[in-house]
This record gives sequence, C-alpha cells and structure tokens, in this order.
Amino acid sequence: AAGYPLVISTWKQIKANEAAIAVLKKGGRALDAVEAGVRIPEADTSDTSVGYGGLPDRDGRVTLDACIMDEKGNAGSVTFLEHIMHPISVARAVMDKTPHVMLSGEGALQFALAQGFKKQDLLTPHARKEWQEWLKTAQYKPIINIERHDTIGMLAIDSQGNLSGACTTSGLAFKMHGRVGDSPIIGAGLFIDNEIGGAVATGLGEAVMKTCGAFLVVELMRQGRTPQEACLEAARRITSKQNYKEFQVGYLAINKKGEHGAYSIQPDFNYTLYQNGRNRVIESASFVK
Ligand code: SD4
Repeated sequence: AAGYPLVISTWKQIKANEAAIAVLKKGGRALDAVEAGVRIPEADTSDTSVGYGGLPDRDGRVTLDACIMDEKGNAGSVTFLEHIMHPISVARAVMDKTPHVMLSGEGALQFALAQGFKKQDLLTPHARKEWQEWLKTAQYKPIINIERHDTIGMLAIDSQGNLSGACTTSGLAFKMHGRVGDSPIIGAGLFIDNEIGGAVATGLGEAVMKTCGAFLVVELMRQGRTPQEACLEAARRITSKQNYKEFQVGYLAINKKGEHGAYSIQPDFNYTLYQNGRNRVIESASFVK
C-alpha cells in the first residue's frame, strides 16, 4: 500500500523515527524497527523520561518499564527494572527467549545480566540534581505534561504490511518505589493486532490502566472506527469517569491501511510521523482546548 512503510512515535522523536526508518528501508521487520527506534531515547541522557538520564523515583532510584509486541501477537515486557540502559531489548529477549511475557524487578535484572546486558548506574548528575530539588518539598503530584513527556511509544508498519510496537519509560518522576505504570502492560500502554492496527499511550499511566487504553483503541478500530475516532473515544472513557483536569493522557493509533490518529486529554500533545518519505512532528487534537 502507498502508506507503507510507516513509523509513528509519541512526542518529538525525529531521531528515534530515523533509526526505525533505516531498518524498514532495508526491508527489515517492523519489530526490529521499533526496537532500534526506541533505543535512541533510552540511551539519550537529555531525555528525562526514558532509560539513561530518566528521572528517578522518590528514593532516588531509576526504575524502568518497557514492552514490545509483534505482528504474530507475541509480546515481551519488563517492569521495575534497574541498571539496564535498554529495557526494550530485555523485553524483546523475554519475548524471544522465555516462555513468559513479563519479568519484573530483581528477576528481570537477573535475566538481563544472564543475557549479557551490562549493569550500569543510570542516574545522571542532572537527574540527581532534579531529584534533590524535588526532595526539598517531596510533594508527589502529577503535573500536566511534566517531565517534558518524552516517554516513547512507537508503532510501525513494514513493507510487508506487518505491524509492531514498542513502549519504554522511566515512568512518572518521583513515583513511589515499586510503582509500575501502563507502559509495560500489554493492552494498556501498547497493543498490536496485525489484522486491525496498533495503539500506544503516554501520560498518567494509572488513568490508562484503569481503562485498558491501548486494547480499547484497537478494539474500537475493529468495530469500524478510524484511528482518530478510536483515540478520541478512549480518551472520553477517561474524561467521563476520572478527574482529568489534573493530568494528561495521549493516545496514538494506526490501522492496517496506514491511516493514523491521535488524541489527548490536555493540549500540547504531539507526535512524530514518518510516512511517504517525510518525517515530521504533528500537534494532536485534544479534549481540553
Ligand atoms: C507512566 N505513561 O509511567 C508513563 C509516563 C509517561 O510521558 O508516559 N510519561 O505512567
């Protein structure tokens, strides 16, 4: 189809998309593309919501969540993982090399080390400083579009027309130790159904988990909605029940035809789309204008 290959990412992720596109241009799988793509912000210390350089929890520890899903419905995930720069590749290894979908905390780290991943200190001087600043008041309150919201969710369609997705984050800054968000949860932060489409979420994970966000978006597309309509309805499920004025949630979706959609609760959600040879940042429509 004309719309393939396609890569779409939450927020301004020009370089991540470029890394994914490079894989797709060589005829690679969407799965390899999304893994390569999200590894860019994972290793980028200026991205304070993902991997290395991510802001720590309230105890000063960087704990990471990630998941990946392919066109066959295979999935892998890690939650509450410390000391590994590329949680997405650990999630991929969980998918490829274990009979499980999700590994957490110590067990996930143990598995990563056994797979040859290197143990590293991920707390950068900058993130440590922000944490020490936060400790002065130590008030946990999610603020709209905080953390520059660079958590990355990425969806891709390769030239075969197959879909995959990846999602990786250090989660909410200064969260409680042990807190896990939506991002590593299949059906919440990410869902792929190769017959229908895929979706990813960003923002306050608690709101997304309580509504099975990404799964809901894909199921709505199955019932005939466009990606845009599906994202809007999934956001509406949140705004109709929860006190949405206090937080942000953004959804991105693509369907099998290569159409895309996005919708957020608060303004200022954007995403990066590569399609037909162009890689550009687009502002999402929002519930609150
Ligand atoms: C979480 N959804 O841990 C993530 C945070 C996020 O941009 O998306 N930040 O709840």
